[in-house]
Amino acid sequence: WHLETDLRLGLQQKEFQLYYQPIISLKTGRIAGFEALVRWNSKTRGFVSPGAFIPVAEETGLIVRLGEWILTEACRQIREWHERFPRNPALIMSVNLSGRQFSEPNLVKQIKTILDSAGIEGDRLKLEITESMMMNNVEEAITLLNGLKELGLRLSIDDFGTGYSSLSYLHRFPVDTLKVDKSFVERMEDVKDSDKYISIVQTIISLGHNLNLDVIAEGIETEGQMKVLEFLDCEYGQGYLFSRPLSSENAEALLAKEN
Ligand code: G
Ligand code: G
Ligand code: NA
Ligand code: MN
Repeated sequence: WHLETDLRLGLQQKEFQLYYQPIISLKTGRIAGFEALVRWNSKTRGFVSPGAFIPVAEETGLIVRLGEWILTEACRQIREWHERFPRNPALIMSVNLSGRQFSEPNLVKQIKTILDSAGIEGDRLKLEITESMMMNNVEEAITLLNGLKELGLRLSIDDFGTGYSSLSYLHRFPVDTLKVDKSFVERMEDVKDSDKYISIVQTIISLGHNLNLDVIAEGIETEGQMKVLEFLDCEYGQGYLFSRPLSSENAEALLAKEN
């Protein structure tokens, strides 16, 4: 595992950076928040995609420290943006949680410490978790999610519809948001099966609304997809149509334009 060695070094030498992809209100067109996405520019390897290093960080346990850095940096950033862009007080920062972090026994305590040292309320931070992470041990997962809710956090189910889960549990998960997986959004324009995929997306949106959850559609790349999602009453969207993930400087430039 040379990658492991490089990851370890990279953590010490601060080679990681967060990028931020805007999440847009489809009702107002304004930025509702950002999803933090980690980037690694390694001195020895150059740019390495998270799809390649997150799984290794998971297997080796390095994700615990990397994840702690990601949460700390994301909370610091959202606090700074709140101070600099007071006309956008609703801005929320979403952070992906890995399975390994989710099973860390002191996750709630760790996040409480991070919130306190950033000086932000829990409701500025949203965690993205997947269905599969919760299905290993449903009762334990619900207890953990309740602990996170007690800190005031918001919770999203990421990639909804693609993981192992059961609808019979969905109403018991104390979550706020469903994220419609980008594979469904992309296929809404499938040459053969667009009708079917539009129906699937419509059903996920209705399911979310019936459970009092917000819905975010991921991976919106075309005007056509956006129009359908607006028609289906989806409240939030994210994707290359609006913006790629941005460096903090470029995210700030975008916020400054809105303010
Ligand atoms: O940003 P990009 O699309 O290249 O990310 C690829 C994958 O890596 C996605 O599945 C994404 O969820 C994951 N990923 C990106 N940033 C983070 C992060 O900060 N933490 C975790 N756990 N996963 C991340
Ligand atoms: O697993 P998760 O849903 O967190 O992954 C999010 C990933 O999707 C990020 O790595 C991000 O770079 C990527 N992404 C964001 N918007 C789009 C998009 O419009 N199209 C595609 N193909 N990927 C996107
Ligand atoms: Na995500
Ligand atoms: Mn996703």
